[in-house]
Amino acid sequence: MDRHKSLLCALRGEAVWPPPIWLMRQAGRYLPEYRAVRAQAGDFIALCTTPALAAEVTLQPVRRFGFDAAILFSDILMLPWALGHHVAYREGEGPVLPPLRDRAAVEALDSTRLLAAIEPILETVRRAGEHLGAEQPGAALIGFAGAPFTVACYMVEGAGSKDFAATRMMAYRDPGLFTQLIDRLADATVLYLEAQIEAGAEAVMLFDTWAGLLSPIQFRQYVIGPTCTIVWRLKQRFRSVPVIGFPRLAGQLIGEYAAVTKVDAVAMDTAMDPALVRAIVPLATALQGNLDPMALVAGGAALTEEASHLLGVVRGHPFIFNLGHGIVPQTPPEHVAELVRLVRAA
Ligand code: 1CP
Repeated sequence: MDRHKSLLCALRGEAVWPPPIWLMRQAGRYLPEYRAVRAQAGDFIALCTTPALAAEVTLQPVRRFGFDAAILFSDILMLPWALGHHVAYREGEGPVLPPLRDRAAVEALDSTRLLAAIEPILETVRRAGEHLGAEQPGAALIGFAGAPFTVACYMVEGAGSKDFAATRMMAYRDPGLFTQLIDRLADATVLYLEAQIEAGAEAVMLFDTWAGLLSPIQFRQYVIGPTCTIVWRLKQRFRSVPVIGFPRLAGQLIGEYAAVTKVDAVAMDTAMDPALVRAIVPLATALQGNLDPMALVAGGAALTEEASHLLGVVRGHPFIFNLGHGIVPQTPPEHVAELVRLVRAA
């Protein structure tokens, strides 16, 4: 099934060569065609909830660069938004939410409205899937969600942060409340990802951007625990749909994360040594990553050297070429085209 989609083959454990490539945040402000649609949509939530526009920006980078995957254009905070928690995106500031600090706020999260609220996002998945099938039949469609801990970070803090101190304090001072929040988010994430798969997502990714802020004890509790629940429940219904986990800055705990959660692939952050990760994750776990997004901005010899080194280290292992974190807005699109050429010539 889907033998012609190299991303799905790699996720099922095949050492496809040259490896499939896509980039985290591949739709975004570095692309002039994205900026044009973004201006047309007005605010960011309007863009995420207008299927014609969201499907269009999902496809733009695949059309321009011939990537092996498209990722649903949405945001990790559309889940709390769909649960009735207020979310706004301010220009240049990122997301702003009312800080969630008590039991009443956790209990107010309303999963009965989830499916109705995410309907425009599911329609985006359907449309993007149809267009991909017609225009780019070798590219797979990836659905995604934020992992519960990372989503909780933004909800408790009320905005982005370098250290998410209020969130981590809540986890220590009121573990009962924090666990209740994580459990609710994990339940909602299962419903959200199941609906994306039913709408046509062929693989799903869990973004745990802030996982590396936690102590090992809390990493097991709030990252590995809920990820296990989500993967297990998804596999009960969709045994063959692969799950990619991104426990950013997890360090050596990425081995335990991969073994215990049974994700099909781990996405490595920029600091990880793929040779080491290869040795500490189960043999069948595919690797994804992890070119430094700054090497892509730099281009030239630096880009060639970093990309070639990475390709040399992962050869022979199931691998998906990607960045170690999202592409940054100052990235020249020509450097992305050059990277795709380098990878395809590997
Ligand atoms: O002005 C704009 O156009 C908004 C910028 C933007 C974009 C393009 C935001 C706000 N979200 C997105 C899209 C997005 N976010 C995708 C789309 C698919 C893709 O092309 O990859 C995805 C997968 C995300 C995921 C996301 N959002 C994460 C996890 C991955 C990561 O980069 O760490 C996180 C942490 C967010 C929160 C968020 N949303 C937006 C911003 C600016 C941020 C980061 C805020 C911060 O710095 O803490």
